Amino acid sequence: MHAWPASEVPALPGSGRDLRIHDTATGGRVTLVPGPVARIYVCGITPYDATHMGHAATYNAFDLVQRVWLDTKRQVHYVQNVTDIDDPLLERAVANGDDWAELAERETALFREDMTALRMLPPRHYIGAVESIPKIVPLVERLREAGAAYELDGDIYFSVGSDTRFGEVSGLDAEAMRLLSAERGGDPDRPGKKNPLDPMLWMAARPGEPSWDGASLGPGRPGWHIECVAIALEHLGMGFDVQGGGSDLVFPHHEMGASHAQVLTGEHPYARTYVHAGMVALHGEKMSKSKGNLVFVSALRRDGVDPAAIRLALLAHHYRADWEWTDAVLHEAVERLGRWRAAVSRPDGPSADALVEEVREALADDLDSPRALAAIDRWAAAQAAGGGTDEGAPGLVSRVADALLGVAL
Ligand code: 5CA
Ligand code: ZN
Repeated sequence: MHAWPASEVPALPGSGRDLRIHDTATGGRVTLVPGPVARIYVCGITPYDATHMGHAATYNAFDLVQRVWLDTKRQVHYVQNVTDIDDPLLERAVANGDDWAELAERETALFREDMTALRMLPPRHYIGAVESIPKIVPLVERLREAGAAYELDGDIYFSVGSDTRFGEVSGLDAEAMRLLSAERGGDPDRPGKKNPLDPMLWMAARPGEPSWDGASLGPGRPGWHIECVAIALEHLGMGFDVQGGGSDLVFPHHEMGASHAQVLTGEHPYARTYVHAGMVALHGEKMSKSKGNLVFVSALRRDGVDPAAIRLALLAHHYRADWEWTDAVLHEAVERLGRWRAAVSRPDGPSADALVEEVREALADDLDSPRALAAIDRWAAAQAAGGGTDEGAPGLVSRVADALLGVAL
């Protein structure tokens, strides 16, 4: 699949700082020191509806991670998937009388437009589940040969008991895992499973549903977790720097992904850090396609909202916080954008040399974007108060906002 066009990232004077970030697996903060090529996998959308503010907030968090790395003069190798075949996509297609493949293609195209408008850096590899099937099948076969997978009425399950490290990503107990598994695509109550938590690797073809050649597995379609593992192992390999996604993916998705990969390769870790963004809510409930309480990026854009204001609305919240989307959040972002644009449109202003370091430090400190915004707010206020004759300052502030925050002034 093709990704979307990259917006240019201006270079800044001096050099950036290593990122100290909260790692779900250890429950603490780690200093990430990637090699010259930093490697990140971020779980992509299931394209049965448009990009909502929750998705955008999660992708914003991982865009910041990359901007911090680029500022340290590293290259970034970024991979993202598209879950273009899965139960919710098929269900929505049936409900709407739509063709599932057309629905997926249409929503993925809209997602690309939204990401471009928000100045999110594109992945180097943007890969669909369907196009990955030839990579997924051999992995499932290998797991079965290794005794880590078993068959149940034609479906193939992964045995969580085959991974001695199972549970290390989420740190949850069995009961909590069981509840989340039932909530998030698992089938803990299906009779005949070795462990209720065992996730499906390959689903045998169902009547009326699309299916693909699974070689020795028989015709069917891939499970969710093995999809991301196949794509990450193909394009990043083991031990990549960050596995990212929203906090709703901690369990089962990222736990199972780590287990699949660790059993497949005999190596540890799958990812060096597991980083999770908080959930965005609307009217007191997590924004979700299944509940339908959504604010779409594309709808705001159609209403004439500047994408830079949408981006500022996301940045005003710490990525790990759960927060609520309201009109006031957007209103405040629109006002801030106006103040910043007015401040950088003047021919000179207060020196911004210290500001570069303040924004760098805020982001290196577990992506503290609210603090980064506050630093630019202070510069804009000093500018409005008429202090300073540094001719390079307005341009430098524009470059900082663009390079580190993805905000075009
Ligand atoms: N295709 C899978 C991942 S492999 C999936 O979870 N798709 S999704 O469309 O449901 O979500 C895409 C990304 O947005 C995931 O990282 C998910 O954690 C995140 N996300 C979904 N809803 C929210 C929300 N309300 N707030 C923040 N992030 C969210
Ligand atoms: Zn995923």
